[in-house]
Amino acid sequence: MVSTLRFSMTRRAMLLASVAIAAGSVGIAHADGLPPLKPKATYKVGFAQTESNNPWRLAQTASMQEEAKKLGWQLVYTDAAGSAAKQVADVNSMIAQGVDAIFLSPREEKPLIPAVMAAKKAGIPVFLIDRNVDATLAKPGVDYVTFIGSDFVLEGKQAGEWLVKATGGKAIILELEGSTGSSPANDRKKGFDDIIAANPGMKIVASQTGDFARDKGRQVAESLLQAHPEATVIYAHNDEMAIGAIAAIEAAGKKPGKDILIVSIDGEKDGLQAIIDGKMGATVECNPRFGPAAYAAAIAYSKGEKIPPTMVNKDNFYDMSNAAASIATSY
Ligand code: GZL
Repeated sequence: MVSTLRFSMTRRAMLLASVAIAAGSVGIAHADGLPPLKPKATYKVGFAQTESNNPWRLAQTASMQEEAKKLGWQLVYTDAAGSAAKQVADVNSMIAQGVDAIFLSPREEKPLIPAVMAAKKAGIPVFLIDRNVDATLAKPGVDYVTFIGSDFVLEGKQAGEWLVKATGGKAIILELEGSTGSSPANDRKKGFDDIIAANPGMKIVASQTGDFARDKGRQVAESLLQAHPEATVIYAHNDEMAIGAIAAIEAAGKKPGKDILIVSIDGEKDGLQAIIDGKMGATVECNPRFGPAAYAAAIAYSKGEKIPPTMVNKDNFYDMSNAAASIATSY
């Protein structure tokens, strides 16, 4: 019995090996069922963008387009105009077009799961860039290749730590949240709120979404300032909303940077200018230039290299000490 078992095991091992070698010519077979990306001179890839409503998103799109052009790859680009449902449809259209790989910035953590699974089922590898999906519903290295982006919890933490120092641990805070359900909004909130909770002299008295948009941020800041005239700080999940809040503070006859301190995230040009002008205290960079890292990950994957489940971008930190020196290379 043992000998028979050993013999059949050997045959099975040989069969598996031959499948793996065969797969090698069409891309590395992945035991965990991840679709391969076969080695080719150039690719036809999809980039499903969430929207183009601010400089961060425009810079990300430009980077993906410029790098694809440099590589001679064909890029199928879609813009979901802020609709997760349209972004799902956009990914499905890329699947129908038979792209070799899909780069996706999921607008929100849950609605894009079906699109990620549909691509996997169709044998098309997905690389999540910038935003993530709900980790309890889809796994890197199993359902998609990897997540490339910033550590949003750390960004929120850095903003909170700066604020503790800048206020001596005393602040009444209004929080402007990013797009509801998005991983940057969820995680920037977690990182920041945990720091504030550890400082008894600091309190978040209101927290509301401004959808990462400048004018929505202004409107929400206006209403929160009216409801909380005692506020001394505004924490915005991105510079666009911070700049909207500056307009709201000035419309209320107050001085941004004096009466109300502002801390934010992204590091866009207008945000750095607001720091230079003394209207904003600090911003944590969130680098939007994904093209090189995204396509390098795909090429490494096609060669069968081990791709880590997450690839974290390095973010700088900008305040009055370095904003002027950094604005020229900002976006
Ligand atoms: C963060 C990115 C966010 C930016 C916003 O990676 O998803 O979306 O912080 C953008 O400016 O709208």
